[in-house]
Parts: sequence; structure tokens; C-alpha cells
Amino acid sequence: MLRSFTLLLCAIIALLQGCSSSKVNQPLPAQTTASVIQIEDPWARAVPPNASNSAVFLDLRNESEQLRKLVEVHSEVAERVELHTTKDEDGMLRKERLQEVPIPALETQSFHPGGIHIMLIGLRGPLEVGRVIELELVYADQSKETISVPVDERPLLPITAQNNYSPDSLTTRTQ
Ligand SMILES: [Cu+2]
Repeated sequence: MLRSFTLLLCAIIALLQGCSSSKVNQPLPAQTTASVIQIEDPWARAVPPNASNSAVFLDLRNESEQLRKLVEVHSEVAERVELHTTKDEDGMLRKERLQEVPIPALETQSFHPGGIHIMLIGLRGPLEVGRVIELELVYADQSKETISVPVDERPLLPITAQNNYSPDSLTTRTQ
């Protein structure tokens, strides 16, 4: 009886030591940005067959407690892919190239018409509704993720803003 109790005690001590030493000595595995960013609702804007440019919109949700950054996007469908933002300067919508897009800790960065977007410049083929294109997202830590993006038609701006502009002028100025 006493002997088996001693054995049990030894086993418990060994178990506790094993657990505590592995917790103390092993650092948490470094998480790549690609593994902590959730991609939500991606879509590429459908354009007429002769259009040379389009844009991709999505939400990037950062599930980590560190700031993450999107630095590059690649795609076969266009000659160049750039990160852009749209700024309203005295009523004129102007686009500006971004070197990186921050995704704050535990927050969602929204890419949307009239704001930050992924610009497809020099389309190699028509982007019609129903097509699905591939994009490679590259983050600041050089981790990458390839995503599938459906081509879709959606309003360019919220209803209230649309009432003030004609869709044709928006197309040329914001895309
Ligand atoms: Cu743009």
C-alpha cells in the first residue's frame, strides 16, 4: 500500500515537472501574418470588355494582438497590382498609392469603393460577372496567401452618396 502510494507520488511529481518545464522553456511559436488574417467577402468589380483597370475589395480581419501589414498583391489577371486609397479633396475624389496597408491588432481593415482598394492595372482579359480570379497577398513578414475572388457587380458607393453623383463620372474618377 505504502509502496504504490510512493510510486503514484513519483508519477505525479514527474508529470508536474514535465509540464512546467515545457511551458517555461518553449517560446510560443511565432505566428505568421497569413495565419492570423481572416479574409472576408472578397470581390472584384466587373468591368466592360474594353476596360483596362478594375479593383478588388475585401475585409482583412486581424485575429492577433499585433499590428500586421499588407505590403504587396500579385495577380496574373493584370500587368500591375497596386494598393490605393481614395481621398476626398474639396469634393474631388483623388487616388493615392500606398506602400502598405496596416491591419490593427484585433481589428478589421476594410477595402471598399471610395476607400482603400486593390487596383488591377492593365487587365489581360475581361472581368465579367461569374469569373473567379486569384490574388496573392503578401504581408510585411513575407508570409503569403493566395485567395479566390469572385467577379461581381455592386454599387460603388453607399446609396446616399450615389444620389449626388452619376455612376459614369464615378467610374472614371474612383477606379
Ligand atoms: Cu485605384
